[in-house]
Amino acid sequence: MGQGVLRRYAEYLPLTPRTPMITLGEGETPLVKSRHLVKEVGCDELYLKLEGCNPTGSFKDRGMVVAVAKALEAGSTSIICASTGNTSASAAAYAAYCGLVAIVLVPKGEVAKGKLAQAMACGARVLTVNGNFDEALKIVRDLTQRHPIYLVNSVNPYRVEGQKTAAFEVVDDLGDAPDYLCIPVGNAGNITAYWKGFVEYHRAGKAKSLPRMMGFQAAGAAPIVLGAPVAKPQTVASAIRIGNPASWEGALRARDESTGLIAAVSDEEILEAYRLLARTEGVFCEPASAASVAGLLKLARTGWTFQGKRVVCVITGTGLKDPDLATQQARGEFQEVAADLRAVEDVLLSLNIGVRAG
Ligand code: AN7
Repeated sequence: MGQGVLRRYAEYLPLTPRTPMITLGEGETPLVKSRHLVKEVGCDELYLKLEGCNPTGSFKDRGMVVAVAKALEAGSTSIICASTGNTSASAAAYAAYCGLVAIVLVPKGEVAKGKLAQAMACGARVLTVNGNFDEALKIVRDLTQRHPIYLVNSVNPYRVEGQKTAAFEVVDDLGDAPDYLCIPVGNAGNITAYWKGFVEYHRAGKAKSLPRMMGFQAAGAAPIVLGAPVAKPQTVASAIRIGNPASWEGALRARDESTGLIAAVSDEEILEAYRLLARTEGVFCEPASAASVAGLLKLARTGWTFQGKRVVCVITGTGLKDPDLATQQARGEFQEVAADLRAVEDVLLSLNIGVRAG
């Protein structure tokens, strides 16, 4: 049984004796060794940190468990967030588990189906806002100034505290920090959290080195790369369709202190990585998650050398979140067949897998 993020990393978290040690089994996610993409990148070892294996299917659960525990500790009875989908799914689940009311604001028509389904199933009050994520976040920030509703977006520092535990796990698994950590960047809470985690573990003597932080934004939603907010962010990766990241400063600090970079990847590059991950590694993730691998591949193809290096890509969410995109990307790759042995044999004949005409 997983002990959960609060128990496992208690000594690194801002807990008190009154913090309830809740868990839905978040954390302890697999670090899977790449067998194919590693060759394409030309590095020594490539690992995929499968954050889609968290209870609600994304990394958000690490931070949410800490934020919700602190909400309970403070005596709050309701929590609220703006979200491109995963934060709302996570908030809804932990609220249900803890008997809290969850209110989630999501940009209308821009959230992947699986995420909306999760939030509704867990009983959240789902408000679809006629605007984008940045506008929704502004509203909930203002709201929580005026009303006793607990804010669980990553501007809440407890979210970042919880999310930093993913960096601890990477070091615990590898015995040290990797040379490079590749990660998608949306609101920039996660890159901020990973860097905090690596730095704290390094200070505690748990890691000998620090990684270079390589953040990737979608080209149509790349305010940090451009150096200015994007009013109408656009990308197929709806999770990172964010034009004015709340943790902008944290992302710059992670980039600069680690001598890393934050770069943009196109939707085509994201979708290529999305398909490659599924077809060559068996890792079915959501498009935003593929941005980390898309960025790494892009660097490798444009002259960066990763020879002798150990690289980790954070795969932030599961592909089941966005079934529409998955089926659209795989168009034509199933075929109907009669419920008949010969009919199936006929189909297999054409596949060149050793089935012969009888
Ligand atoms: C799968 O759920 O912002 O840079 O509201 O769902 O920490 O924002 C989601 C972000 C990457 C970007 N991958 O992380 C939300 C939300 C996935 C995500 C990100 C998100 P941040």
